[in-house]
Order: sequence, then C-alpha cells, then structure tokens
Amino acid sequence: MTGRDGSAWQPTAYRTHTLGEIAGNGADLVDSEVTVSGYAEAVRGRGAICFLMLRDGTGHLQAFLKKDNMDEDTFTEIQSTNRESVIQVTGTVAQKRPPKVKEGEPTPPPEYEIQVSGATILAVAEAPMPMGVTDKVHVELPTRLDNRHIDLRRSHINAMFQLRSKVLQYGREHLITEGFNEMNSPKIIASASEGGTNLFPIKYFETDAYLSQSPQLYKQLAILGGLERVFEVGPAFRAEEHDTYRHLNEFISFDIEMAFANDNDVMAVQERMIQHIWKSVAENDQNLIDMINEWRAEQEPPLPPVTVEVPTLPFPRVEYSEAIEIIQNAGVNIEWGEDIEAHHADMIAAKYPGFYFLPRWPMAMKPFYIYHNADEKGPNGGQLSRGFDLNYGRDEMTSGGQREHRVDVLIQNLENMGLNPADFTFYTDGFRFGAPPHAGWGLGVARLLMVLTGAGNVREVVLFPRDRSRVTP
Ligand code: AMO
Repeated sequence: MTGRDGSAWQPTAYRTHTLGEIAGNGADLVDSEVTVSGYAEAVRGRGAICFLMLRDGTGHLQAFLKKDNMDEDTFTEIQSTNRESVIQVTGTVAQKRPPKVKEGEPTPPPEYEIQVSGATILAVAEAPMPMGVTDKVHVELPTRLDNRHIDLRRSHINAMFQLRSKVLQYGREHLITEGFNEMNSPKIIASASEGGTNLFPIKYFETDAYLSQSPQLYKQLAILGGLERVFEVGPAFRAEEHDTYRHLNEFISFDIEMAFANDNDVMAVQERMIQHIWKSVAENDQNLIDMINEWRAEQEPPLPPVTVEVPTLPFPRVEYSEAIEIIQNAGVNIEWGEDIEAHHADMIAAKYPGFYFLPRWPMAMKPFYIYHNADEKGPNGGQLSRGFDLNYGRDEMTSGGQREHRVDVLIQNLENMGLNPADFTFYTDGFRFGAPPHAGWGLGVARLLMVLTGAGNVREVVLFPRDRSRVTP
C-alpha cells in the first residue's frame, strides 16, 4: 500500500490499498481483490445500481455497487446514506468503460473503479453539516476554524497541511546534513527572553512562571555547553495585543543556534535551508501545489496560481541604513533608528522581490542578547548591531543575529534595556566559564508557509490557531 507521495504504508485492518494508489496504478491491479475505506463524497444512482465516490487522504476512486452482487440491506443503506459518511468496501479493480471521444480527439488515460462485492458503513455523517466539503459556497474563516475538522477535508486545505509537514521535514533534513542537533527547550520558564511586555503568566505551584516566548536563552546555553549546532521546532507564546493577518499568540518557531559563527554565517545557513525546502517541494510536491491552484482558479475573481520558484543564492542583503534610504527616497518621512514597518517594507520589496535580508539594525532596536561591535556606527553615529531580519515582500519571516558572548557587555545590555540582570543569572552565568562567539535565528513557520501556499493569513496554515479572540477548538 502506498501514500500520496509513494511512501510505503502497511495494510491495516480497514484497507489493503489507498484510493490514490488504485487511481494511479490501476493497470497493475485490474482483477485483484482490494479493500479500501474513505469518505462518501458523492452517492449517485437509483434502483439496483449505485455509484459511490470515495475520498481518502491520497485521492478519489469510484466504487460501483450492484444490488445483486452484495448484501441487499447494506446496498440500500449506502444508497441512501449522507455525504461524508465513512464507508469500507471490498471488491475487484476494473478499468472503467472509456468515454466516447470524437474523431481526432486524444483518448483520455484509462480510469479505474472498484466493482463492489461487500461493504460496511463505518460511521454515518449527520446532515446538514455546519459547512460543506465539496460545495463551492463561500464560508468565512471563523466558521471554517470553528469546524476545522471538516474544513481540513477540503482538498486545497488538506494540501496546505501536507505541505506544512513537508516544509518542516525538508528544513530539518537540511539542518541535519549541516550537522545540527535537534533540541527541546522548556516551555515553562521563569524570565523573559524577548522583553517583559508580552508574557503569559502562569501559576507554577507556589511560584509564578511564564510560557516561553522563544527558545532563545536555552539554545544559547546549549551552545555554551558545547553542542556546537542546534535547532528546535517548537511553540512560542506571546501575549501580543496585535490582531493581524500575521500575528498569533501561539506560533511555531523554527530556531537554530551555531557556535563559532557570526550573523553572515547563519544568514547563509538560512538561505541554503530555504532553497532546499523550495527545491524539494518543486521536485516532490507539485501535486499539492496543483490542488491549491485548482481552488485558486475557481475563486471569483480567480486568484493567480502559486508557483514554486527555487530562489537563487545569495539572497540580497539590504543593510538597515540602506533600507532607510530606499524608504526615504520613496518620499516617506522616516528617520534612522525607526522601525521598518510592513508598508515601508513594500518599498524595499519593490526593488528586491522575493526573499531579502535586512542586516545591521540599530542596537537600540534589538534585544539584549544581540552582539555589537563598538566600531560599527550608523550615519548619525548610532550604534549598529549584528542583528538581522529576513523578509519576503512586506512580511518578516525571521529575526536573528550574532549573539553577545562577552559577559560584561551582556550584563550592561540588560541594564540598558531596563531589565534586571539578577533575573538572568541562570543565563549570564553560562558565559562566565568560556563562551564561544555564536549566532542563530528564529523563523516563523506559518509566515514561511504563507509565502509557499499563497495564503493571505497565518491562520490559514495553522491547524488550530490561537489569537486574541480564539482559544477553541
Ligand atoms: P522574533 O521575536 O522576531 O525573534 O521572532 C522570530 C520570528 O517568529 C515569527 N513571529 C511570529 N509569528 C506569528 N505570530 C507572532 N506573534 C510572532 N512573533 C514572531 C516571525 C519572527 O520573525 N529569539 C529571536 C530569534 C533569534 O534571534 O534567534 C526571536 O524570537 O516570523
């Protein structure tokens, strides 16, 4: 038995084959007996015959039921069952009668079906459903998220989450080839890593604790301990007040940290990883992209197709100071030292479509753990840092940088940023006994998936998003 991507699946108690496998390799299976299971996407036919269109996670296949060939009661139950009921059928694979084609027209490829000898309804779907699976009726995002278990049955949504899994797989795969070790940091923590304002407090027995905003301090401690190259894929929690298309209160952060490396070195790791992800999707998962594009073409007005263009390396590096000049030259009133917001990033993206790095931010805008070199100053004498962002178009994908490994400077940074060094001794002590220069980044997985799938909102590519107004399902 094989999956959508040719992966080997062992037969189970409920099926010997997948639907996609029979639809794709029917010629090899003609006359064999198979057992398959799936959702009833359509049930047609009157009298003594019934056409049941089944769907599973790998594709679709028609089952042809004849009253004379099977248990009569089961036949009648299936013929009148609701769409989306889950049904198991056993039967023989056959080639469907080819459709008549006009002279000169090409013959379509052969199609297969199962001629059913036995069937079982495994679970009846209630009707009406809170939203349709194959209907073209527009359903608003909140209703879809309330019913994600049904929304996910729609092929383009299902494709997005299969792609999400692939992106994580290819990302991990790439980092492992570069010698990174997967780590897991605690999600219950005692002090902030990304500033004290957007923490979720929790009660931890007799004491106060917080949900982790980032694995930042722990991935650095792993480096100080000699793990050299680490990565982590895990949840980050932020009590952000923003309710935007790209902010959630819980998101998956894909982080790396690397010893004996600076900002340039880890930007290079990032672009190689993204190139590997795009290349692998282009080579292996075009059918998932096609499913998304089928849906896009059906929209009113149709949405342009998403294409997986493997980015060339290196990605452009647009230093913060240059970015400010680009924005100023576009007629916008912005000063060195101010934040580059999404509408500003549009002006940079006009010059650098695709992925681009924004290295060398002002130190005052970066967290305490970012490294700076006292000689590197901006146009107005402001201190530059070794912190960078990676953007695609208007959206930030990643933040990262070289880290401050000089313990006295690190403590000074904490003080400068209004944090109490006493709260961070578990971290700063790690730097007292020999600390290699190191660097890393954190990538927002949902943001990257927005680029790959053409989704306009991070909620589209997060199964059960958590935002300002949603903690269920
Ligand atoms: P930062 O806070 O910039 O950096 O987060 C890293 C990346 O995570 C994503 N992200 C979010 N995605 C969805 N909803 C949110 N509320 C949200 N906040 C952030 C973004 C962002 O670029 N410790 C550093 C990383 C490092 O230097 O290694 C950090 O957390 O895509």
